[in-house]
This record gives sequence, C-alpha cells and structure tokens, in this order.
Amino acid sequence: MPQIEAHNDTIAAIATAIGQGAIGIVRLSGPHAVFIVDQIFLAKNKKSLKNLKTYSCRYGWIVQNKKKSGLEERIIDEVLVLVMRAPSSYTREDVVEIHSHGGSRVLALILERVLESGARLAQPGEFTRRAFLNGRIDLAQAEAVLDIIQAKSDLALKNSQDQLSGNISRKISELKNELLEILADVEAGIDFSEEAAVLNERENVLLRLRRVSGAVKRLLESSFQGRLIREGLKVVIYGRPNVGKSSLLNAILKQERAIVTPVAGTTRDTIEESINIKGLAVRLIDTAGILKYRDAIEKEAIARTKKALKDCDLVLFVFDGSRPLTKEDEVLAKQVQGKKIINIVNKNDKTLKIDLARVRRLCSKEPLLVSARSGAHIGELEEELFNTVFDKGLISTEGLVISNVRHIDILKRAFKSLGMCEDTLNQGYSMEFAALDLKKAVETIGELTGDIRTEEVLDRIFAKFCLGK
Ligand SMILES: Nc1nc2c(ncn2[C@@H]2O[C@H](COP(=O)(O)OP(=O)(O)OP(=O)(O)O)[C@@H](O)[C@H]2O)c(=O)[nH]1
Ligand SMILES: [Mg+2]
Repeated sequence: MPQIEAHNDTIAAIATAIGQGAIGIVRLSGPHAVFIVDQIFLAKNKKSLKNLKTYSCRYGWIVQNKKKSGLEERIIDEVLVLVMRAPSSYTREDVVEIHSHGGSRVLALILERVLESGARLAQPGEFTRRAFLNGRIDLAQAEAVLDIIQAKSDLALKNSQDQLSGNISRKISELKNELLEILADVEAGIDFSEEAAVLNERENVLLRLRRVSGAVKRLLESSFQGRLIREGLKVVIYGRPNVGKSSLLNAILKQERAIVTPVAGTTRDTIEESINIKGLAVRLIDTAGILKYRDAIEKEAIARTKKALKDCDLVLFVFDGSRPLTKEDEVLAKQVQGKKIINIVNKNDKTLKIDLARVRRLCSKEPLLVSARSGAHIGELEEELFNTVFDKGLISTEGLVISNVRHIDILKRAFKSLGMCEDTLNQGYSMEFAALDLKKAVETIGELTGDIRTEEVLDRIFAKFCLGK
C-alpha cells in the first residue's frame, strides 16, 4: 500500500448528477475543507464548523456575504453541512459535503462561493484518486468504484461490488506473495552448485510456478464471461424474411417495438433494444434476412445485417415452422456456422410443416419451438439464452470474474512471463535467468493493484470518472 501523501490544496466539485433533483451535493476534500465552508456558511445556531464532531451535520444557509465582511448577507440556499474528518473519510482527508436543493443554478452558485473561498475545482475522478493515493483503496478497487457507477445490470453491479470489497486484490496479493517466495528460493539457490540439489530445487520451483500460472490462467478464463457481464450480451436475431424475427423481438421486449407485416422484407434497418434477462444486460438486434438485394436500400440492409452478425455474441436463428424448410434457410444457416446459436422454430401456434429432423441436421442442435404471436415458450427462450453463455454457471476462481480490460492485459503479460520462466527452467538454463522472468511476473501482477504505477496510467484510469467522484 502506498504511504499517505499529503495534499495541501482542497478540491471541490458538484457530486450529484446535473439536472433537477430534490437534493444536490457540493463536496470538498482537503486540509482546508472545513475552514473554506465556514467562510460561506451561516449556521442556525450561529456556531462555527470548527468544533463540529466528525460525521455530524449542521443546519443553516450558504450566503453570498457574511455579516462580518460589512456587506449585507444574501442567502444562496438553505443547506445541511456534513463534516467527515481525516482519516475516516472517502479520501482520508477532511471532507465536507454541502447538501442543498438540487437545482443546477443553486449548485453552481454554491460551487462558485466554495472556489472563491480557496478551493480548487477537482479533476474528474480526483476524489477517488486521492482515496487511492492516500492508501484507502488500491487501484483495482478504485476502478471498481467507476464500474459500480456505470453498471448496466444486476450481475455487473454485483461483480463490481465484489471487486470494491477487495476480493480481486486479495487474490492478486496471494499470487504475488507466492511468487515472491519462489523468487526468494530461486535467488538463494542461485549459488548452489551441487548437481543433485540444483535438480531438486528446479523441480520444486517448477511445481510451484505451475500452480500460480494455473491460477492466473483460470482468472483469464473468467474474462470472457466478465466482458459479457460488464458490457452486456449482443444478440442478433437472424433468419430469412417473414419467419417472424421482428415479432420475436417484440415478444421478448413485450412491446411493439419493430414493424411486423406479412410482407417479406419489412425490416431493412437493424433495430437495437436493450433488456435485462436474469440480471444480465442483453442487446437484442433485429435484422433483415435478405439474401439478394434488388435495390440500394436492400443492399444497405444486407451490409448492416452482416456488420451486426460479425461482432455479436449469440445468434437467435429463426425458422418459420408453418412452412417447409427452404434453400434460403440453409444458405443463411451456413453463414452463421461457428457462432453461438439458439435455433428457434417460430409460429408454433400453426400446424407444423417444417421437417424438424432436417432442421436438427442443419444446425446440429435441438430447436426450440415457440410462438412469437402467442408468447408461448418465450420464457424458455430467455432461459436458454442465459444458459448458452453461462452454460456451466459462472466460470470463476473462488467467485472471481475478471472483467476489466486493463486487468486482462496485465494477467496475460504475467502469464507470459511465468511461461518463459518455466521454459528457462525446463531447458536447464541457469537459475539467474529464471529469477529475471519471475521478477518481471511479480512486477506485472503488482500493476493490477497499483504497487507499480505511472502518472500516465493513473491519468488514463481516473479520466474516465465523472466530475465530483
Ligand atoms: N401465426 C403466427 N404468425 C406469426 C408469428 N410470428 C410472426 N408471425 C407473422 O409472420 C409475418 C412476418 O412477421 P415479421 O415479424 O414481420 O417477420 P420478419 O422475420 O421480421 O420479416 P422481415 O422483416 O420481412 O424479414 C407477420 O404477418 C406476423 O404476424 C407466430 O408466432 N405465429
Ligand atoms: Mg422484420
């Protein structure tokens, strides 16, 4: 953990969302936070904030000028002022929050007064950056704060909360400590010259190394699901014209979002909507199933469909159960081979005319029979959609799911260094070389929690935050 770094300036920002709200908050952090607010705050009980106990609040007004300045007092707003003294605060510095009415003009005026009285406007993420620099949280936890704010689904929120609680940080420091122990043994063994002892040592180091790299590998394996949890699942509805793709979109959304008509080729532009399925954010994209275009609109429709298909996570491939299978069905089904697919036979409310055995053969998977019109079996489809991605439940290492791109990159680099170290030992090179690879792996893993950091990395991470966080 980094040492507490003293900042002698006090930062301030509006901490609540811009717009109208019942309550708005201007937050300050730094050694002069209490003093600054005291300059512009008139307490009902006329007392100064100086002696207010930590975690207490006081009722009063933020004023344009205090009486003692000789000018007439003018009230900006009626407020509650909350004081949290160092080190038991979000930033580990003195923090003061001014709770006012939530109008954007009121908040701007209060912030102006705070800045005139000696605070500096905070950079995006600067409060959290101070929490990190002052050692209250590590870098992975600081990133989790941002993820909590940006979470689009319950699963994403839960994952970020776990990360903020320090579960990833704990696992990382466990792995790092293990590597440090191996490194110490390797370094101690470097001068060991007796043949048999060196061999033994080598085997032992290899065994322990493999354990660590296995754990890193499992963390990396969780990142596929981690990305889906974080960004949501991108699902494309595909199939030839008129099979009921748009009807299916509407049935899942439970609203008449897309135009549905008996005319083949109704949908041209891709239509995208988001929905939460079992706590997972899902982006559903309805497409056109045209194979050969007849005009410029259809040409563009095909281009857009292809683009959607290219980077989706899952395809809902729809057949019309009330008609026999066509050549078009076969051609389109071939286009999506290699993708994760759920096969759907729609219009199940009508007499089945499709040859299910042929559908099975074509898609090498059992189709799901539904009716977009009546809504029959749409619930099962949602279930199947979730299970197709999370087929064995959540893959995880002791409940850990890595979702942050920076973490994934770090783990990949660490995994590579560990592999190189193993190669060095396997090929019988000197232990000194192995020590070099090991050191590299330890350093790399340390980047995750911020043991090793550069201003550049911190700037990049905290710039993503909103003002006031
Ligand atoms: N009986 C029955 N008719 C359906 C069902 N689903 C869709 N239809 C009908 O099939 C026709 C085509 O439906 P759409 O949802 O527009 O089909 P689509 O695949 O989006 O068609 P394009 O946009 O032209 O590619 C409409 O007349 C729908 O009412 C269903 O489950 N049962
Ligand atoms: Mg359509």
